[in-house]
Amino acid sequence: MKRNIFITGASSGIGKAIAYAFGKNGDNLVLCARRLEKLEEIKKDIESKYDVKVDIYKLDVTVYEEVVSVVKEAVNRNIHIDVLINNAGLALGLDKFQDYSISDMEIMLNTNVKGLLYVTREIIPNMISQNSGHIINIGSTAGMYSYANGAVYCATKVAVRFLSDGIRIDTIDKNIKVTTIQPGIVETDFSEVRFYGDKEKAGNVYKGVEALKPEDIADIVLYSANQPKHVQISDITIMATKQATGFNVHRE
Ligand code: NDP
Ligand code: 8X3
Repeated sequence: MKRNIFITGASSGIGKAIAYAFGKNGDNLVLCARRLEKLEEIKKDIESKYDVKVDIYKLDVTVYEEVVSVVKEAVNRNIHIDVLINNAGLALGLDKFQDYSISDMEIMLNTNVKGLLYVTREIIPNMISQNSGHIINIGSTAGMYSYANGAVYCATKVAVRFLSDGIRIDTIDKNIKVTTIQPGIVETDFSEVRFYGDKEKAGNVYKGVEALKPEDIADIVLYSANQPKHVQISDITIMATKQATGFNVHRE
């Protein structure tokens, strides 16, 4: 039987690459993001390439009522979610804590932490009742090494790791796996979002260094999800070759 893979933030970057990797692997997909038009293109393309079913939902993970209604609809359509990939996330701004706007802080917390809580809390009862499931949370090296001007984003990614660890403990008597994937520098729209659409500033982040590609992360997520039933990968950290800690990148 084909697995059902539920991916948040599937309209771009790492989430989109994860969708293609699982589609190619023959899994059915439930893709969510706020930009439905992007998901429509991805659905069309994946279904034309691979023999899988792709369901798409417009979902803002920060709105609890939307999360409840999307999960309810998926469950009503008899979709048992085998793998949940909590990928939706963002950084806004790169500033000293004392100069940060409260609004940017709140959007990061609401998306990266509360969004992950809402989606997981709604999907996990189904996994518990079926006594099977895999939750894969996209953390970051930012959750291992704090860096200047990124205190709040880094804190949200520590929270991702600790939520994974806590949920793993609370579901220890079930056949439920919990994995944290912690990427380093990956070239996506992440920096453009962080710098409010400033392409030049965003481009500088990836100048002089060969960053990871979203597909590199997707391969590792798929690897984690394809382990035998008795094997649980708790966490994997992936950096670019010319990267040491989170913001310690060697540029030529
Ligand atoms: P992108 O900006 O390319 O993708 C972010 C995705 O998150 C988009 O699909 C976006 O969809 C979605 N998203 C953002 N806010 C919301 C929301 N409120 N509700 C639903 N979906 C939302 O960046 P990445 O692919 O790089 O980021 C994906 C994840 O990887 C994030 O959690 C990020 O923190 C993490 N990460 C990224 C790294 C990097 O260097 N790029 C390194 C380590 C971790 P839409 O706008 O359509 O809603
Ligand atoms: C995204 C990578 O190093 O910009 O999590 O924080 S970094």
